[in-house]
Amino acid sequence: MRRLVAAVAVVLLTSLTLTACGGGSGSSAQDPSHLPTKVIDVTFSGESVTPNGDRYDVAVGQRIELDVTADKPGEIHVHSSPEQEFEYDKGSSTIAVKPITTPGIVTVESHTLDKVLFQLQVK
Ligand SMILES: [Cu+2]
Repeated sequence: MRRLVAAVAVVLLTSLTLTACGGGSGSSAQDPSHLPTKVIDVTFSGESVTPNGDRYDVAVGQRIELDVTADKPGEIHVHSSPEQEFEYDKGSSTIAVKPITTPGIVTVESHTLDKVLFQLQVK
């Protein structure tokens, strides 16, 4: 009987700790609007592009902006769900990617060059 009481006390303590912890991180996950916009520079030059397969961390709901510099027009695909497609012109342009609402890995590609630009690790 004494052992059962001890077990209950441990469970209570654990759930209290979890509640306190969840409250802290939960508020930032539910309100991503105060997070800084994630800005990713993308530069196309001939057949090459930077970044080239890198991975970036973003939070669920965080705003994402692509600052594109290109020597010719093209198209960028964001393989989120639903998919997002953006066309850019020669020169510099800014692309606002819709915040991603599901955790996971989202691949961003140039179909013009048939290359993976980068991946977003959404968490
Ligand atoms: Cu694609």
